[in-house]
Amino acid sequence: MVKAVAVLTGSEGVGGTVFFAQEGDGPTTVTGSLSGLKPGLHGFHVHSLGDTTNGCMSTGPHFNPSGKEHGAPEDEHRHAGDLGNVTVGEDGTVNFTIVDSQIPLTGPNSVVGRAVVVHAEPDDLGKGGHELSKTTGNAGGRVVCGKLCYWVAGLISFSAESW
Ligand SMILES: [Cu+2]
Ligand SMILES: [Zn+2]
Repeated sequence: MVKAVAVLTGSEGVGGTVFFAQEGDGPTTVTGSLSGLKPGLHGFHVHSLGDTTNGCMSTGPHFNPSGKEHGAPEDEHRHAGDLGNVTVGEDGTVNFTIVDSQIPLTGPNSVVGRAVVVHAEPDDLGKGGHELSKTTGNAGGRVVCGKLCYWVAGLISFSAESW
């Protein structure tokens, strides 16, 4: 089992944590909790770069190792980083689980070291007819993001017990 975590930070109290886990060559399970967002759908992606020196703007475009157009998670033609939308409740929080086969945690197309990004608006999944639909899903600004890092879960419980 390979695990990774991204701690997402943004302005105005928006934040959250997203965990990734992959067993062997199987699909990757993404489990997240976010808060401080406006209710409704928000585009959710893996972007190419883990660089947050200029906030979420420096994380580059959607991770797209196969050179495809933007799409929905279930589409054959999509960016690897296209994970669709998360649905935020009236209280501004969301807890979600996504299982996806195009975001491995090892190998040449690993998403570790890249950025997890949540957008201000819904991702139209490439079908909105907007000039940005086929590149970004027209999902608006980048509200909150974090670099995905390898996570050794056992180390945390070990430290806690030692103290
Ligand atoms: Cu994005
Ligand atoms: Zn995309």
